[in-house]
Amino acid sequence: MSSSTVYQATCSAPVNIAVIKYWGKKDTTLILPTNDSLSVTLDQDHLRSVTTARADASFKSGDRLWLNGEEETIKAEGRLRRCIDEMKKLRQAKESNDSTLPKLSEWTVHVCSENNFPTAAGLASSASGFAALIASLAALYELQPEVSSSELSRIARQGSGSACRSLFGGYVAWQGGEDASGQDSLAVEVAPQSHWPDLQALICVVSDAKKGTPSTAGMQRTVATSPLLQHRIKHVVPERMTKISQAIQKRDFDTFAEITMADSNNFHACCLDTAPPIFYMNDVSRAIVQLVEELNRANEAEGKGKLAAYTYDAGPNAVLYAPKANIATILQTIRHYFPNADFDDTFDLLGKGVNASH
Ligand code: 2P0
Repeated sequence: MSSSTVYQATCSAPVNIAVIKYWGKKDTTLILPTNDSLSVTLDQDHLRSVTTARADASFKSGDRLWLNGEEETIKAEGRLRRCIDEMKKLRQAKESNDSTLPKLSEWTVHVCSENNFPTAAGLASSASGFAALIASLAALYELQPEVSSSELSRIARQGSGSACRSLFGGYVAWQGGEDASGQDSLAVEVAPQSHWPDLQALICVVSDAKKGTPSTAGMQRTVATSPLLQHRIKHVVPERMTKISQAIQKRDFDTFAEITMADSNNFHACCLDTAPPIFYMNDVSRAIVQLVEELNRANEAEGKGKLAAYTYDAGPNAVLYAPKANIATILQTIRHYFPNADFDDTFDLLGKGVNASH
């Protein structure tokens, strides 16, 4: 905070990669998912959004937002508008309890957000972006600790579903909820990063081209046309949520890997079951699947358990999870079979989720 008429806060938020995938909404305005999901939060040194929110009594022209240096329109009924309004409502409630507070809820806010990775790289920039927006407004309006991170996740969810999971570090579940108003649709911590620091993530950037079918449109086409998605929602995800949470608690990599890979494959099968079908993985993505499956088979034949788990989001890039000791072997093998592949370094998983110390 600087002078008496300018208030400013900066926060960063991480990317998360789901191991149980969110795909489908039962309410497209409130962003209520058709199933629960669970993710692992990545290290902010490599992938993060950094956002500064500034309230200034002299700002006159209405709330404004810049993303990577370009101004975005805040549409009247849009997601950005809803998120900013919800945060202002929380500030207003705080002000109504304490008349000495400046009425920041009535001031115009300017927001400036940047990613430290290419937005087009298909690496879940909307998740870290909306999480950083909510975190910076929460810091600007001094909402915490009275307002919990789960309560903030309920608002981040209305910006982009997967963003609710980026308010936490480590292992995070998005509980879809039953309530039609979305009150119980929020993220909770399953375990902090410190619980299982031996697990690492490796991202293989197969292509940094923008994806063909945006997630928001793609998932509703799946909801409207895929019988397999209905099976997934009712009979596949609930049991997997329980089992993978237990595997995380027990640091059981074999079970974690088995469920992660099965869920990625089930999600992409639902995409293929959509009319017309959606293809996110390409030939290189599939070759990496075969390579990891073969490495796991060979390792298991020696009685050593699985080497790695693969998972793919709405794009061709592979995210591999593995115990630290296996990373060198994985990198070496991938480099051998994909000598021209452009992939990033290894990532330690994140400890704290949102970070306000910039
Ligand atoms: C996930 N994905 O759980 C899944 C797996 C992609 C595949 O969340 O419409 O950008 O903004 O709520 O969060 C991508 O969807 O969609 C996504 P909206 P979002 O991470």
